[in-house]
Formats: sequence, structure tokens, C-alpha cells
Amino acid sequence: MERRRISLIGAPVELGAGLPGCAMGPGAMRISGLAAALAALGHEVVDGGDAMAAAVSGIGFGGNARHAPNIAGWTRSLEEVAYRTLQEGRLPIFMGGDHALAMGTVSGAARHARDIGRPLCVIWLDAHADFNTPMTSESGNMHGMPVAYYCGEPGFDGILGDDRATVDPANVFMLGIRSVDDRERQLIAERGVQVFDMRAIDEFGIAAIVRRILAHVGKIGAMLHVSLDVDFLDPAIAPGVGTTVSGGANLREAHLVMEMLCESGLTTSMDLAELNPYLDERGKSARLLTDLTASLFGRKVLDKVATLMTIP
Ligand code: 5AB
Ligand code: MN
Ligand code: MN
Ligand code: MN
Repeated sequence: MERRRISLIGAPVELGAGLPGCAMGPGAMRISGLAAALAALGHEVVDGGDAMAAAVSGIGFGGNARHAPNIAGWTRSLEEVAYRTLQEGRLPIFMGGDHALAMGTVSGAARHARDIGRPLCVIWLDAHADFNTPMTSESGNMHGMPVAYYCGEPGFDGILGDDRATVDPANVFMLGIRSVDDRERQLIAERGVQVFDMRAIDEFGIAAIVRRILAHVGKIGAMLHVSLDVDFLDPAIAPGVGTTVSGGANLREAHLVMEMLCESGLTTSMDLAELNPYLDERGKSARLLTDLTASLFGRKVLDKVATLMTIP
């Protein structure tokens, strides 16, 4: 893989989740050796430290959205960091932090893509669709809302300006989905989000799905943001998350997605979201996130992908 200029950015957002603990995520990712693992693959890696939430007052959209001013502050600051980092020609990896961080990171990536006249595609690896709005959410937890936000759903007024960049829902590809609320189900169908749930992965295999998504991304010349929620993974291999749902992606499926992303060379920004070290087992989930990220950036067993044709 080509040498990338990578910026690690801590995003210790935790008020978007129902349980505290995600603010310790960036620390756990640093301890698990993410920067060294990427540098060992030949990349130039800079750890930019942790971002901070901008101070925000006077935010109060209607509906059910807990800690809206804090999440609005994070969205403003992370949008700017994502935008600037991409503008400098670097590849940002956001170390979360709960998934509300993607309200900012994806919006900033979308602004950069708009500037340079390219579409933005998003691969959303998650047990959940995260397509609630303050109008539909039962829990009020904003980590269940980022996709609706960056796709431009109404109900979040005043966080970023009215001319904020959004993502076309048809360019959002969800994988691993297995828990969707009733009103979310209706919205994602109406908006045309591309959803591959666990049943689709079981039936077609994850490789066939990812191959098609990447072919589409390449064909339309898009930038590609990859957002990995720890609960995409089966809780048996990744217990360090507040919202476990059984029946998730296994170790080989997750690595295969990363290896295919690596070969495509298409990834331009990334989130590692929802790691809750307080709930983890001896660093297991943090280590797995580091290994998966290393796979995406070029760690592999062989120099060449094995093909059956090489058997004489
Ligand atoms: B996560 C739920 N749909 O809105 C809600 O972990 C869960 O970032 C959201 O994917 C899970 O509270 C958010 C029930
Ligand atoms: Mn999520
Ligand atoms: Mn989730
Ligand atoms: Mn979660």
C-alpha cells in the first residue's frame, strides 16, 4: 500500500451514549499501540492529541436529544478538524468517543469533498442504523443519530450553518445491522440508505457485498469515510462497548472488510467509535481495533493475495 500521511485525533465524546466510559477510548487506543502499528507499516503518523468540544450555548431543538449543547459543541469542533486535516492532504483517524462524533467528522469530510467537487461515500460498520432524529428517538441518546444528521434530516437546527455539507443517503452503505428502531426502519427505507444487515452478510458473504460497494465508490470517483462502531463486531470478540447486540461480525469477516478496503486504496478518513474501556476485558477490544486498523492500512500475512490458480 502507498505511504499515507495519517493524523490520529482523539475525540473523547461520551455524553452521546447512555453510559459513561467512551471518553477513555482515545487513551486505550494509544495504550494499544495504534500509532506504532501504523508507523511500522511505513506510514507517516502524527498524533494530534485530543480535540475539545467548542463552547456552545442557546442550542435547544425540540424533541428528545440529551446533552444537545455538548454534542453540538463537539460537532462544530470535529467538523473543523476533519475538514482542515483533509485539506492539508492528511488522512484523519478519529479515536472515539461515542458515535455522536460522526456528526462532526463526516460533515467535515463532506465539506472537503464538496470543495474539491467529489462525492463522499460512507461505509457504516455498526449493529445499529444510527438514523434517529430528536423527533424519532426513544432514548434521546445522540450516538443513535449521526447518520440522520449528516444526511441532512431536519430537527437539528443551529449546530452547523444552513449551508453545511451533507451526504446523499444513497452513498451511505451500512454493514452488520441487526438492531433498528421502528421509526428508523421507515426513514432509512424512505431515504434510500443502502443497508446490508447481518442476514445479507450470512446469505451473500461479506466479500461479495464489500466488492460491490467499493466498485461503486471507485466508479463515481468518491472520497470514502469508514466509520467503525465497536458493536459491529460480535460481543464475544469485542465486549468493550455499551450497546452489545449478539450475532455480530466475526473476526475473519471484520479483517476481510479491512483487507479489501486496503486493496482498494479508497479510504480517505476513518472513525473508531464507541470503545468503552470501562466495560472491556483486559484491553481486548482496544487491541482488536488496533489490529483491524492495521489491516486496513496494509498489515497482511502474505505480500500477494493467494489465488487458487497458483496450485499447479
Ligand atoms: B450506536 C438506539 N437505536 O437510538 C437508540 O451504538 C440505539 O452508536 C443506538 O450505534 C445505538 O438509542 C447507537 C436504541
Ligand atoms: Mn453507532
Ligand atoms: Mn452501534
Ligand atoms: Mn454503541
